[in-house]
Amino acid sequence: MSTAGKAIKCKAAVLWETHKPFSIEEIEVAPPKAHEVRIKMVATGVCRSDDHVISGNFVTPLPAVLGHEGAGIVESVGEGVTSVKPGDKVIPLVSPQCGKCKSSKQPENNLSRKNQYGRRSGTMLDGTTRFTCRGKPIHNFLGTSTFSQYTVVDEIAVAKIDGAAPLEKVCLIGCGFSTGYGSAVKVAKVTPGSSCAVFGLGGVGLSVIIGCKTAGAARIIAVDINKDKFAKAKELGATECINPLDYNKPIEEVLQEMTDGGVDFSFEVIGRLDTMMSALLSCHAAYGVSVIVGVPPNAQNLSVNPMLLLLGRTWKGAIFGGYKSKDAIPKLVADFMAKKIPLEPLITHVLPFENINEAFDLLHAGKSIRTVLMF
Ligand code: CND
Ligand code: ZN
Repeated sequence: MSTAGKAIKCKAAVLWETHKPFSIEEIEVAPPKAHEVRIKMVATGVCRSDDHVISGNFVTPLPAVLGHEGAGIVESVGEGVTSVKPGDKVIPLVSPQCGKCKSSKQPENNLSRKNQYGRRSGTMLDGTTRFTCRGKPIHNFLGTSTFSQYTVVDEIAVAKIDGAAPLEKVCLIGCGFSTGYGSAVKVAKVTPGSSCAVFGLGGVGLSVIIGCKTAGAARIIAVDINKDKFAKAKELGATECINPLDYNKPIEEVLQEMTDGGVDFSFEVIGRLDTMMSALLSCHAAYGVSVIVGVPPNAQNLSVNPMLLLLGRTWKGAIFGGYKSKDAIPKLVADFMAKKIPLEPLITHVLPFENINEAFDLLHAGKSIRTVLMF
């Protein structure tokens, strides 16, 4: 029996408040309105940005259904939807591509005016939510909310992908892989023969390493306080691995000494102010490029001596690897299908969706790279 046009009752992981585990609840998912798409989720990765909400570092309205790195199959579409149809395999877009606003039209920019990073309304574009639980409206998260058996997204926040793609793997293209890889090849534009330093070896940082290697970097220095991450970093292209805890001087000094004044490209892929500063200082004062990928703690600032930039350094950042999502995701999936990019090494655990709290325990313990939850 078709579910189109009807509310669907299903399971979702609801975060009622910060610093608490998820609660698996029965929720009601309303049908998609005009220009919206309802998706049956098949798989979702767990990213540190979801955890930043739990810890209060990333503020978004609660209660909410989190999750932003998923893949699924279109169940039904609202009026006027033309880019996807029921049965299509899709990836929800954490950074939507409206194609109409000033920044969407700018060729090098990927941040649509309709993005959720600035607004953080926790709603669909029309200001309402499609989730209800125990009679209460539940917010969505970054326009995606993949920690639910069914979700509803705006049409500008979904991309159709190859019908043969394995959703339990390509879900990583929904955030972690693309964010890291794009930060290297598209945002920093790493050059052949260059030197790179990557701070933080989670799923996103390791994807930066894959990007640096693809771009032909000669030295890729991986930095992490968890040495258990080093073997995988080397497998994916790191040429050296260093642990700041092994030195009695700042890690930026170590990197400057290792590279005769600093690396060409550095990446902060942790989400801490001190490591953002270390990454900046570890790139060359005259021509280094440092990219902020990690999401900084809410409402905290860095104080910076402008001399650090006056000599020629570039400091930049980007959401979702700078990619225009609706255009880029089908191509990245095609690259995965053509075996041009690896995703399997990033997936260390696969769990049933109901075990979501275990996936976050593994992340906190530094034991997982990516856990994929299966519905
Ligand atoms: P994950 O937590 O898996 O990895 C972070 C790594 O940093 C771990 O290996 C830690 O051991 C390491 N680490 C922690 N503290 C330090 C330290 N002081 N010095 C060195 N290493 C340290 O995180 P992830 O890979 O899922 O995400 C990384 C960041 O990227 C995080 O802040 C997340 O919110 C952000 C992000 C950004 C975007 C974007 O669009 N820009 C998208 N998704 C995630
Ligand atoms: Zn993410």
